[in-house]
Amino acid sequence: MKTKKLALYTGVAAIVLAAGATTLAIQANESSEPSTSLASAGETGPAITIYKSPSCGCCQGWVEHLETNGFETRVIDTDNVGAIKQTHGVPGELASCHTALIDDVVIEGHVPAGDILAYLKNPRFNTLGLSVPGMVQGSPGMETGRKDDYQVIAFRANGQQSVFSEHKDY
Ligand SMILES: [Cu+2]
Repeated sequence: MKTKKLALYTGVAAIVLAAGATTLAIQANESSEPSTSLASAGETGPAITIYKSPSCGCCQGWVEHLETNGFETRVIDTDNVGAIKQTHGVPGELASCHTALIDDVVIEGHVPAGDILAYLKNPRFNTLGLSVPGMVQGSPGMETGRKDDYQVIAFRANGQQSVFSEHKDY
């Protein structure tokens, strides 16, 4: 009986200590982190590797969009983005300028950070990745002043495609 009670007290003490540590960590974060997007919540976004042509300006614009949203970006300049698309199963009709990887999830083209985060929270079985085919004016990194409607397409290894999200009147 006595040892049981002691164990209980120890457990409670540990929880109180842990709670105290968490509070301290949050306070430390608040004072040192800049208050931008995900960073203010003390979260780090996903690490993403982007393959792009060295001369692609809109690709760079998209990279900056991801960074603004807390993603940890690694850019690899290549003159053969086509080979990367082929290796990772991007269907020809879904191709865009850059191709990116988050672990083995493929992100093709100007997919908004919010869609990527939503997908990563709830990945779909057998899905290779997401694409915004072509170069849609108004999509992240393609801020030209015009805002065309577009869809984010989820594609699977077996060739199936489905609409993941739609962006209209944004
Ligand atoms: Cu582009």
